[in-house]
Amino acid sequence: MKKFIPLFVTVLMLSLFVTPVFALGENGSFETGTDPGAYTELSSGAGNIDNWTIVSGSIDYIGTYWPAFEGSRSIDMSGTAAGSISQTFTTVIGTTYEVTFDMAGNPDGGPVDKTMTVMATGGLEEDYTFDSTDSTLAAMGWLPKKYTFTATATDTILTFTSTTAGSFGPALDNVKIEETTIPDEDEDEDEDSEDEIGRPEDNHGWYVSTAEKEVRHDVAQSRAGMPEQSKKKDR
Ligand SMILES: [Ca+2]
Repeated sequence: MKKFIPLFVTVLMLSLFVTPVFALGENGSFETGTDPGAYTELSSGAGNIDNWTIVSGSIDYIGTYWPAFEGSRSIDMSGTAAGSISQTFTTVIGTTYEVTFDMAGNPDGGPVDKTMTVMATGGLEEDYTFDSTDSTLAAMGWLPKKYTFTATATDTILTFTSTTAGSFGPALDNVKIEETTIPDEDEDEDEDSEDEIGRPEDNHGWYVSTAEKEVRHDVAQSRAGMPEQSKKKDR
């Protein structure tokens, strides 16, 4: 039986270091697209920014006008009026995704509080506010923000919408979309191998690949023949 112990230890370590995070979406930093120069105002339908659709109103595609949070380009979500942009990406129904982005505000004019909403297909619309009191063109004061949703479709549309009227809107950069959990296969009644190795009901998002499950299944069978002391851990 001794030869099974190193295998068990190895598999346990593998399980602990698997990361459940995958990057999704494209051009979240707005770095690729038609060079905006200092800035370019874009109206709905303009295809200047790769992978992004301008859904309504207008935005300013910012180049050298102010420092981006990441890279050299960002967005003023209000061009001459409140604008809206979206991107569609593939999702897994039932899986939870975390969207992170950095927000600031055009300091050239009011209102002081720059506001926008974020919404994903099937998710809740959430409001975001940036206080631009201390912002200048040289020091925008970008702040990290987060939006979470659980996918209800295989294609999800993520939409950022300015709710700031006028030409001085919320600034947006560095959008990242990451998968945070894997659907709980314990819900699949046809598959009960998880129960055999005693995986807890809530696995805290640890991702277990099919290949690993097979190994762990073998280990579970091996452990059935292990000394009493080793089996104790499963209870
Ligand atoms: Ca950028």
